[in-house]
Amino acid sequence: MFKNVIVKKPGKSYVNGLTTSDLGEPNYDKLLVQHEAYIEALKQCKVTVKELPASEDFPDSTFVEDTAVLTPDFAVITNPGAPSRNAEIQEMEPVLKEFYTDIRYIKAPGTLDGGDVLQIDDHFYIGISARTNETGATQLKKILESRGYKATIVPLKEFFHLKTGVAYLGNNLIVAAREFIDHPDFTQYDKIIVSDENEYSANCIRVNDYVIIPKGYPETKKQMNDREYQTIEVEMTEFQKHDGGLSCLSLRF
Ligand code: CIR
Repeated sequence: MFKNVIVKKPGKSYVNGLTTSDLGEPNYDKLLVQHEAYIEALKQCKVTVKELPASEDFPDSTFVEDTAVLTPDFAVITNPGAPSRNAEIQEMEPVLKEFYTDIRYIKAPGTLDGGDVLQIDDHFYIGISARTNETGATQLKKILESRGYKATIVPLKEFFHLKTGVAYLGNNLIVAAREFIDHPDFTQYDKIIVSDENEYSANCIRVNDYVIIPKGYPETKKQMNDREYQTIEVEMTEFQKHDGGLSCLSLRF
């Protein structure tokens, strides 16, 4: 069960953030409406939502997930791999200190984005990507193993972040797209397989009694509902334009 969630309002500078997509320029008003709806969806999942104010200095800082990896008893502050995003951790550190006394750090030359870290029960999967390097992944693995968790490092082939293509819904069930469908590290899990056209919906989040999924993916929703998961759909178009998925917008713990 998650009790708390941290989110950060997108600033006007969001439109100047990083992107590899060709989906066009985000509409700021629509972005704010979508962010509000995301917060409402979280509240429906019965978590307490801490809403941080926008930070114009960091256009991508609404994607708070990349700044930390959280467990019930300790937090790890990451060292985000994109230079324009790295100092976002300085704004997140005092917030995490309100919740945690035990805080560890990923240190240079290690880099790590929280979007590359997926927790499946007591096992963490850590992607190596354009943002997370082997040194950062190994640092996190050691921290987690020293606290009794298992950790596996997964070099990515196609996806931007690990969680862009795989999510965990509980009960040994993962949602997998593309390179994760037949990936040797995930053979032990049951799978909802997402087709290439629907790959954006592989990034979804189970929060207590619900799975929050992006709107517009009825096949993925049906597969979840058929397995008796209750879903909440939220519009994500303006975040998708800047490579952001549902998980990126929150830290859940
Ligand atoms: C970036 O390039 O860093 C942002 N525009 C998107 C970050 C998405 N975060 C995530 O997948 N965890």
